[in-house]
Amino acid sequence: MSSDPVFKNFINGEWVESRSGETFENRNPANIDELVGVFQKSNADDVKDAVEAAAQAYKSWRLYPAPKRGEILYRVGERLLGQKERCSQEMTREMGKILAETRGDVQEAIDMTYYMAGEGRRLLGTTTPSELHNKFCMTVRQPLGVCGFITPWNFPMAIPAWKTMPALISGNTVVIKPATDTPLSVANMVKVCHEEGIPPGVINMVTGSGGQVGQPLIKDERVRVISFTGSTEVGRKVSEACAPDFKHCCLEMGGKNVQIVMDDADLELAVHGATWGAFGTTGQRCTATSRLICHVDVADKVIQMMVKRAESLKIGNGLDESIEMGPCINQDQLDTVLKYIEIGKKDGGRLMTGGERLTGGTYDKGYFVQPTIFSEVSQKMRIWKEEIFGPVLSIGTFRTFDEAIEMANDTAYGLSASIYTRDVNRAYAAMRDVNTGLFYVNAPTIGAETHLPFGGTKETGNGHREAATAALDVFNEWKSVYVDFSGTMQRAQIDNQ
Ligand code: UN1
Repeated sequence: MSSDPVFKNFINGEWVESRSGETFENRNPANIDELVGVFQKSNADDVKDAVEAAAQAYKSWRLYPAPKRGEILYRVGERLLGQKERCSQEMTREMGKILAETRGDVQEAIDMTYYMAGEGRRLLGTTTPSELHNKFCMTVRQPLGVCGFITPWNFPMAIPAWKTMPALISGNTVVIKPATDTPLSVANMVKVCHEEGIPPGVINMVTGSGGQVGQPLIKDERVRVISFTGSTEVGRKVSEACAPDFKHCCLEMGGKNVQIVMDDADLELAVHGATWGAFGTTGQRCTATSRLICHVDVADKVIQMMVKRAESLKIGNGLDESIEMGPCINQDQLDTVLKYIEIGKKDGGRLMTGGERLTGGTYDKGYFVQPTIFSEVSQKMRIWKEEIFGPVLSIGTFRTFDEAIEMANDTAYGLSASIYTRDVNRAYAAMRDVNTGLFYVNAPTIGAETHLPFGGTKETGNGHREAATAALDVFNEWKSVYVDFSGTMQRAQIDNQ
């Protein structure tokens, strides 16, 4: 697709221009001189067309046998695998994260596609005895209809796939609004779906802003479920907008994830993990490690090792295989990171390394910032509490295990946490007592796999999970079915003697 810089919306099996005829540019955050593509600046009219197509297509797609839907998804997975390298290169160009990571992102989309293809031959319900004679009970899943997706820029293909594949295998149809910073990766996924035989109208993509595309999508009463990944601030608005017509909504939002380092930890491993957790994806993951808490006896050592590692990271254009950290996604995100660094300093955090925008040479063309570490961060500081979504790590210390757990839970969010320890008792106790949706032992806070539920507690989510079979609960409703083969009129609770 890179030979054609103009990309269109995908509605009812066709690539179409926006009704307004307006477009916007998608530029490489590592080099803003480089145009990745021109995309449609859509509005409510385009959304209406896409939802209409999805509503029509739903009528037959929901009746198409699920194993057959699975066969198409399997082929989608195969084709994506064949295009993995090109899709990864294009993702690095539009999003900035390094090639190893964009390959991982595309792989995550492939994993989800294969996983859900297999679900085509399961989509299991239950059978259970009746309290009455000669009566049979079972539960079946039924799809909801048109699903609207508002997807983020940090996992440009993986997260759209997390939503699309479980929705499609269940017999729903979808309209995707990609993040304005990363529409190309969604276009690549949609194109493959089309090429492998997903029928017209089953998958649609409308590019444009949250206000012009996202809002009308949420407001459209034919859309029965909204799945959103993004900030808690926007997620709250999405939730409120879904409430009046009881639209289901699945929200995956912020994180302030903690890594705990006990005094018995393998420090080399812990530092390696925290470096990847904090600075991988330039800290722009909702699972990123943004708080590192260390037992006082090892804190100085850990800080010294962390600083050394942070300073050795090679930063630049992620297309260069030797680069270890790319840019921030855009000017706004860079400004936010720099603003928080100032707040951290003002609030009394001790800046150990980093803190500056990178300038000079090719750095001037991108949104690069140094990996930044603050120590002596207290629980009152804003850099301890607020999600930054950048390469800024706050380090604090504790004396006892109980104190570590209290500090870990001292956050409005609840996505991911990790503990480094050699003590199995502490590992299990922390697993039980840290209030998050994801928990890791001797591994970083990032790195979820597609066959386990993904999501968080408190202000990270609204009780739903993505991935695994948990995702099927978002895109289906249960129907309880009772079959009475007694030939008599039996009354539940009354005739069950
Ligand atoms: C996100 O940060 O929005 O566990 C998703 C991970 C990835 C997914 C992150 N597999 O870090």
